This record gives sequence, C-alpha cells and structure tokens, in this order.
Amino acid sequence: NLDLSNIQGDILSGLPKKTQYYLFFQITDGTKFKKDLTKLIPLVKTVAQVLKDRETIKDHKEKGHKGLVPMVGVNIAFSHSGFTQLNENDPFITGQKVDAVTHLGDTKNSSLGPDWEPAFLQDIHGLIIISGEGHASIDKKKQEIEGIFNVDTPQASIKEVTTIRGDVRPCTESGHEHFGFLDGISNPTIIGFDDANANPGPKPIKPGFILTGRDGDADKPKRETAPWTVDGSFLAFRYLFQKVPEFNDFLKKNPISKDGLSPEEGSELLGARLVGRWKSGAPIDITPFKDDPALAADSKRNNDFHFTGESNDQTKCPFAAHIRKTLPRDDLEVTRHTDISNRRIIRRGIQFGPEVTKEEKDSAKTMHGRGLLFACYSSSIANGFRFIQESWADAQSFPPGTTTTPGLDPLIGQGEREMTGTDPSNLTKSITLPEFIVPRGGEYFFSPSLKGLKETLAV
Ligand code: N7H
Repeated sequence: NLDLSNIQGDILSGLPKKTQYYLFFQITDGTKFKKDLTKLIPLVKTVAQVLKDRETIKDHKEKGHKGLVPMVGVNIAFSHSGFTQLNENDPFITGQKVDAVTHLGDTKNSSLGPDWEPAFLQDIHGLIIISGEGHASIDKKKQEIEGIFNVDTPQASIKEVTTIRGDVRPCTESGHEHFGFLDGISNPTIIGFDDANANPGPKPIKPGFILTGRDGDADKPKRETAPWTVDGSFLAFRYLFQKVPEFNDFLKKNPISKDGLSPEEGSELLGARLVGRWKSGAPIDITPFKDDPALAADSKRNNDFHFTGESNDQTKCPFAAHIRKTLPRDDLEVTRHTDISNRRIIRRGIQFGPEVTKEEKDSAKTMHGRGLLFACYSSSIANGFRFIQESWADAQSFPPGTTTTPGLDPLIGQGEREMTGTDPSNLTKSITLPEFIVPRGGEYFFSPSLKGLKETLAV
C-alpha cells in the first residue's frame, strides 16, 4: 500500500527518457525560492503518473504508431547545503565533496578537494531533472522552469551552477552504455510495487530499503518524527567520464586465449569478464564462454543467477567482475549468511557525450568527454552507494573467503587497480588495469515526497 502519487517518479519507475537535463542550482533567495517552488510542484511527475505514461507508450506502440510520444517529466532534489539554505533540518549525512577523497577514492586535487570539474567544487543546493522524448521538449520545459525561478533576472531565486544534457545512445546502441554493454537490466524488485515474476533474480526487498520511512528503512523511527521526510529517497549522483577508446584498446591488446576463440572473440570474452555480462546483457554466470543474445533478451532468465556453488570459484565469473562486486548475490547471502537488502540501490542515470569518432578510435585516445551521469536511489547513502563503492568495489579482498584475492572492480574500483580471474585457464593470475572511468563531480541529494515538497519545503 505505497502511495504512488506521493513519490517522485524517477525513484521507483524511472522517468521515461531519450534525453535528460540535469540542472544543478544554487538557491540565491531562500524565501522567494519557497514561493517559486509552489509553481514548480505541479510539474513534478510522480510514480503514479509515470505508470500512466508507460501505458500510453505501450498503447502507442501496440497500435503501430511511428515515432515517440511527446512526454516530459520533472523531478527535484536537494543537497545537504540546499536544506541549510531553506532552514530545514535535513535528513542528511554530508555532501559528496567531503566524501569523495575520504570514502570514494577520488583523486585529490592539490587544493584539498577532489580533482573535479570546477562546477562541482562549488556549493550545489539542488538538482532538477528534466526528462523527455526529444531535445525540443526538454528545452521548452527548461525555459518554463527558468521562468518560474526568474533565472538571470533581478528577481531570481536560483542560479544555475551547471546543466548537463544526457542522451540515450543512437539506434542499436540504445540502452547500452558507452563501453557497449546493455545496462539497466538488474534493479531491485520492490515488494508491493514490482511483479516478482517479471524479472526473477535476487530476492525482492522491502520498500524501505529504497524509500525513507517505509518498512525496511533503518531510520524509520527518526523519519516518523519528521513526517515530511517519509516517502523520499537519497540520490547519489556521479559525473563519470569513460575512456572508451582506451578501454577498447585494452581489450584488443589483451585477448583471452582459449581453444577455438579468435583474437576478436578473446577480446570480447575479456570485456565480458570485466563486467560480468556480455555486451548483449547475457550474464556470464549462466553463459560463461559464449554470448547468448536470446538469453539476454529474456527477462525471465537474464537476471536469474546467483553465483551459486562457486563461492570459492571464479571459473564462470571473476570475483571482481563489476556486477559481482556491486551485487555479490549468494557470495554473501548464502556463503556468508549475510542479508544484503540494505546494500541495494535503484540505478537510473543516462549517457552523456558523443559517439567515439574515427580519430579517437584510430589513436586509441579520448578527445571528447563522454560517460555516464550515474544516479542511484536508496534510503541510505552510507549503507547503499557509498558502501558499495568503498567497501566492495575498492576493496581488494572483497568478496571475502576466496582462495585468490579478487582485486578491484575493474571499472569503478579506485586504488591499486589489479584483479584476478580474467583468464579462465589461470584464475590466480593478476592483471594490472588502466583507469577506464574518471569521476569528475558529484553530489548527494534527497528527493522528497510530494507531501514534503508541498507542506514543508514550499510556502
Ligand atoms: Fe554499474 N558498465 O557498463 O559496465 N553496471 N557501471 N555501477 N552497476 C552494471 O545488470 C557501469 C557504477 C552497479 O544487480 C551493468 O543492469 C558503468 C557505479 C550495480 O547484478 C553494466 C559505470 C556503481 C549493478 C554497468 C558504472 C555501479 C551494475 C550491467 C560507470 C555503484 C547491478 C547491467 C561509468 C557504486 C548489479 C545490469 C546487479 C550493473 C556498467 C558505474 C553499480 C553494464 C559503465 C558507480 C549495483
């Protein structure tokens, strides 16, 4: 019995998107902002509305109509310093700038902070996500929003710090991130919201691991003392640049040699073993040495694996493969009898930047910035996103109890970048990994309920 019209749409259902603006802002006049916010609230799309949108899209396709349904969705979230501006006791830990070097492993810049884009070294008070089917739609909505807050006029209540546009990749790469792997296959199944039979896999979780103040949220009693914080979710945003030509060059130069595999296939296999899935999305725990696009496309099977029976074996999937590091499934739940519901995150996010050019491909050097606007939701940053990055991805000995040290997550791991298990015929061999993903910014936000927005944050 979740109140779907009280929850912002991106959290449980994901705003429908082909393109999105992530508009980061500072509040320049708190009193006026609270008034202006009342005019933004009618634009904020809830989970209930997104579900309707999805029905419309489905109907449109079923009727054989061509083209995309015009559709825009807005969500808003506030950072720790944003709540300070609004004089509101916020439900926060700290801002990400503090965490980046101490917890997330980001490189330190000489002047104390992380080595980030200048925009993210400024104070960011909030984030408005504008999501739509095309650039014209989101441009128009952005202008409308700038009008509401009188941006760039003497009456302005906010100042834009930076706006980044994300775009789903074109044609057959749609849904694939820039390295080429299908993304968005595995997200937690929420009890009382998702159909557990739709995408079988890791055990369903209580809504409170994602939504604040609901069953499962460790801080439920605290939220109940400030009811406006119920039905929200924490949003961890990371501005992650991907070195795609360098990644491809690494795969090309280090093919896995195995009977019957061509060098190209050996390179494909190495990529699959770094991620834990083939580019198609098929999990290597089920199909370790050969891609299986039919399996990848079958939502009844593509997430139904557990790394079972191989808690001390990485023949099928390296311990450090990105999806095993970030969701170790039975490595913890069965082998270590540890419930990991509190580590689950719902991943949203979108790609940014252009496709790789011929010049970049030929030189194996990135010349244009591209990557992932990573965004994930959960009821705790410390238990969710931060824990996964710090205690799993960046920890050489995670998962525990293995005979061979797993090493780092080859994609997002920060530190001594080595891992074992890439070569199925020599599983203890360690390889050194160049840096493929560079964090250049980020912030933590809280995405409040509609009630919280209407009754507490706006006036
Ligand atoms: Fe990852 N990638 O393309 O390789 N991720 N990730 N991620 N990630 C996943 O199963 C990727 C990042 C998680 O439930 C897939 O849906 C890239 C961060 C989690 O089995 C692919 C970047 C964090 C999962 C990628 C990036 C995570 C997951 C497989 C950065 C958290 C689900 C698709 C540029 C700290 C695991 C799928 C599960 C899956 C990629 C970042 C976490 C292909 C390119 C920062 C929890």
